[in-house]
Amino acid sequence: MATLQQTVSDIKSLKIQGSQTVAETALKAWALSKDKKLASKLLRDARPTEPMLFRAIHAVETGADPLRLVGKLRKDRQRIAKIGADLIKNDAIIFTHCHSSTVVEILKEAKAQGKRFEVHNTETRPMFQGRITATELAKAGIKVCHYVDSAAIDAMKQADMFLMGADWISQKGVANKIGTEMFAEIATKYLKIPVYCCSHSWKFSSGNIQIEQRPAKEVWPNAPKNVIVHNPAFEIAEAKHIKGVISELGMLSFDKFVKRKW
Ligand code: RUB
Repeated sequence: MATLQQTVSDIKSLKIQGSQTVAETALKAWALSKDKKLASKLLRDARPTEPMLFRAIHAVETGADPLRLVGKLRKDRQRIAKIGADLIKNDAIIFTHCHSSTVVEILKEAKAQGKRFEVHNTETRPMFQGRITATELAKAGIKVCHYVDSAAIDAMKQADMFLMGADWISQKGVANKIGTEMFAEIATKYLKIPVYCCSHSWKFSSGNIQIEQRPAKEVWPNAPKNVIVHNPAFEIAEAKHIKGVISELGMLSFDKFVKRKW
């Protein structure tokens, strides 16, 4: 298992990415570390806009066994995969953006159940996490068509649904990879296709969602002087765009999901 320093650095650089994988890897690093207080702080600070990471750290600080917790989170993800796979019909086209391990598990489960479908996905500039999705799906034998981000409308035109991941769910909506809000709006307003948020419930955190701003050099390493590069990692898909939240708690309307007793 990686050291604490290595894990923190890999989370910051996005070598380890995706909310659930960040939380699971942090738990493993926490398990190995001697100074638990320091480990908690460094891991929280590695990606401070991830409620699932915060909940995982809080759970082990208050007595949960880190490795058993990793096992539980994985089981929960398998449950989410089964619930999500039920929504996928034969011959469907599914649109997704970025790389969500939860969405990928759903698609792999649908494939394992023998369903025929294809996936359209976007490359996700500037860090190209869409390539991870495309690679994993292709390896699982799922037909995948890959598009540049600005071809998203093309990618969505024939799609039957948009499956999105989540980093932070609050009453206002769902923060996920930059581009998600635009695609969710196009999906619901113009193409009339449903958008489902696929997420462990631990990504819920009430209050103001913080949006991570990442280094400009990820977008343009040697940008000319006086060019100001903005690089927000996430944006908020408004609640009104989300037909349902698929979590280990089942498939719930957004309203029901956020209004449950947390
Ligand atoms: C990843 C991303 C994913 C969510 C959910 O962004 O936006 O959709 O984190 O992932 P980044 P998962 O690459 O910046 O971490 O379903 O695996 O928790």
